[in-house]
Amino acid sequence: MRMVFRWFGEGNDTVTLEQIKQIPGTEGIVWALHDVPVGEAWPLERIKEVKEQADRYGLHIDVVESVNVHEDIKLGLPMREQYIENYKTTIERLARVGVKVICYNFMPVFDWTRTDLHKELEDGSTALFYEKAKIEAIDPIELVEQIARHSTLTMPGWEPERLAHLKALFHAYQGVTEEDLWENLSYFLQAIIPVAEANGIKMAIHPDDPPWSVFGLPRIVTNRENIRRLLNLVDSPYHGITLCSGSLGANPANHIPEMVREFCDRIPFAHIRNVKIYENGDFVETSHRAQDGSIDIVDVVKAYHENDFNGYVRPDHGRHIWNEECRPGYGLYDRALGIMYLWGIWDACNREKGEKRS
Ligand code: CS2
Ligand code: MN
Repeated sequence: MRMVFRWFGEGNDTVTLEQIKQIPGTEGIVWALHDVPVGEAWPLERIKEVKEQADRYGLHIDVVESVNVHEDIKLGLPMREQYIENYKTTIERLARVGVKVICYNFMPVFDWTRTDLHKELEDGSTALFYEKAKIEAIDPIELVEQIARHSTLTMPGWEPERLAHLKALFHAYQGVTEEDLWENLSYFLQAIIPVAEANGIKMAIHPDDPPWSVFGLPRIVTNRENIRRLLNLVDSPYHGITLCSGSLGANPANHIPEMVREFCDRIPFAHIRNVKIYENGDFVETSHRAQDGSIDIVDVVKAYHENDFNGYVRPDHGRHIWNEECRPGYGLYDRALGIMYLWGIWDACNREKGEKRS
């Protein structure tokens, strides 16, 4: 596995490239141009700038997360043609600096959804928390305001310019069914996968987080059956998934190691993290350690190892520990600990096989 680390960019992240470089076995950054409005083509000059910054530390920029998909594409509106063209342009420009994987998602309106970004755990650390009853009771607009009040940095997937139009967006999704979303995703994929293929870039869709409908909006990248259907939409190795153990794993019916075993050759990028699920449907993000959460991370890593996984991996989110001031879920310390746990399992698997590969 090839270890990478998400970095939000110069002046937009509390973690530095110098620090990332010092995490054992970490070879590259997972990045994006977070200030380019969704739907616009990314400027080549800005892309090159990130490449130069990473080069200085010997880190690569092979993985981009995310090139976000405009809502008009998800809704199947006429303007999608223009946004799809812009998306293709971004793919071509990213290929010019050697990008190999683009992670994206197809969740209507919201990306990940949580009710508390600083839930205190028993050991005094804090983490992202999802309280089912609260989501069912709260008005989504109120939730967005609450989240925005608690964050000084813009959060990926919660771009202010998009969320400002929240009411109109909700209105646009009235009557949009899961089948409509499937159709619009298929249309998008038919258009972009040939371009990705021609440019040597693997598209890797991120599952829905959490993997069920929130606020009455349709969600489709939620379970094994749907991922099968999704991969069958276009039969190409350039159409794959970002298998996120924490997102899919919030539903106990999703057996992550089995999913890894089934889909391994279509997973160019893996997100590995743990969550602890409660009986009432709430869940909280935990350390990576198998015993701390509901997902057997040891078995997840073993499943990748068994399949000679050579794709990119990142620790997804981390807790906030040791009083680190950081973006919710994206501190240095707990994610670095997560990396060491993943390497520990991986290296032990290697030893078992009598090998020393990385
Ligand atoms: C990520 C997602 O920070 C996170 O929760 O896992 O925002 C992810 O980057 C997007 O869904 C990918 O498009
Ligand atoms: Mn993820």
